[in-house]
Amino acid sequence: MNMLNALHCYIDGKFQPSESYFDNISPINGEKIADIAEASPQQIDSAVHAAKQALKGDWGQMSVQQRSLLLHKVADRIEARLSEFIDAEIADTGKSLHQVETIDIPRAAANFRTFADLAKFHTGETFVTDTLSGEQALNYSINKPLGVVAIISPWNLPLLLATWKIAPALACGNCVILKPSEETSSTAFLLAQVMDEVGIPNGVFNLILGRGNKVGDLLTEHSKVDAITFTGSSSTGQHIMKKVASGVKPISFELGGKNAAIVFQDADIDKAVAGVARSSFTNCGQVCLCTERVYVHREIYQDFVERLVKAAKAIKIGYPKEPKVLIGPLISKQHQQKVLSYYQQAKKSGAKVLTGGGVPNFGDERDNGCFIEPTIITGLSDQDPINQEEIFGPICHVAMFDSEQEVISRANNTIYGLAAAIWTENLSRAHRVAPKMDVGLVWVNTWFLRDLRTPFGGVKLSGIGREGGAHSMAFYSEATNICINIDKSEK
Ligand code: 6OD
Repeated sequence: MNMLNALHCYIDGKFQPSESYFDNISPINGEKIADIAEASPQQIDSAVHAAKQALKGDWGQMSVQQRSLLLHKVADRIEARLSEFIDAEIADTGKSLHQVETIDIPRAAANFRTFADLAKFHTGETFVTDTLSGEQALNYSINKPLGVVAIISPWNLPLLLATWKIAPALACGNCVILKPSEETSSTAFLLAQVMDEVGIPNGVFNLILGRGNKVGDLLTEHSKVDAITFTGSSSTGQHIMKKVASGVKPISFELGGKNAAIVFQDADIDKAVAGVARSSFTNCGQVCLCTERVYVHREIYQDFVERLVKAAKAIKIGYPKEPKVLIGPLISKQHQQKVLSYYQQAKKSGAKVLTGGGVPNFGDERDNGCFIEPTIITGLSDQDPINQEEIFGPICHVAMFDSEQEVISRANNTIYGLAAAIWTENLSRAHRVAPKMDVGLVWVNTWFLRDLRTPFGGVKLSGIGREGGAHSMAFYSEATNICINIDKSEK
């Protein structure tokens, strides 16, 4: 495996040493794998100033076509260095090769291509306005960049989610400062190399490394940062919102979820079992879209639960590159302890554990890692904290329901509103139920099927705004209206 031994900040087109570094720890065996820079307040300040300056330089003068061409080169270069990106993502997260090569890294390249292309079609609006005096005015809007965008990205889909923001921000002509999670800085570091290699002008892309709130606060509170985009927990979103309130900066947040899957009596049960197993356990349950609450109609409940347990037991956990391994460890010891404490709490509250509930025993170095068992439980009320709080691990609670109305109201009974998955072969039911879900994303007979042009985001504590396609382009642009009065007569 290719190791990146020391990860540095990338500021104004240069990799810079920092005064202090912290350890990058492997979630597979708890061993140190690299040193990661802790950006100083001066480094953060110089990144923001470099970005501000770059807006006035070549980048600010570039045509949309030229920017688009450069972003395509970024995508090409990610693909040219595919195996390095794969190894770096695996080293930081321990996730399976299967996932990294089918989801994480290809999506990063797709993000750049999609927004590079969309930028060419990102136009303003025009209106011809009839005035009271019988004259006319022509209104047209132009899209300007917001300026310097701070991007704070999470550890669960590190490169995928960072580039989901970097690509549209750059496509719209902004300069960016990326602050990846301290758990997963490696692919962000490789991306900085790629930006350098393809000739993204100095200061347009800056990478600030460091730990959580400390570095994040300095960045988001900086008076010269013009907008903030964040994916992560709802509590961090609330924290950032308070910090930036006085600056009244545009924010885009994709936050937590407590997503429901609803399996109706008319579902294709094989597909539903496979789908719910995937939505509950992909990435070891560490996707904001993952299902943690499953509602199954009484008529098929017993059969469905037995099959879901069988599917969960068949999931192979292990080393990322071992054949047939689907899931790896959780991201860190701290997160493992958090998820385990939910497992224990569930047992104390009287949950029946149908499978899992603990830590697998490998009898080797992996016992020092952050592995955990896929877990299925039943028997808790909808109000139990296990059914209300986001756990972000490979666990789902299965409950029984009797009617459509009942299950809609139970599924919606949460402070979150990100995603829902509905399993039914009845077309009318699908169309009747989907719009009634209080979420930003509904999947029917599938889960996490993505088209990057569609609106993506949540309601309630799950976020603010939408990303994807025209929605991202709108967020990263400042629409400016120009109104021209047209005199009626020739003077
Ligand atoms: O697929 C995407 O574009 C996306 N934003 C996924 C988010 C997953 C959150 O963990």
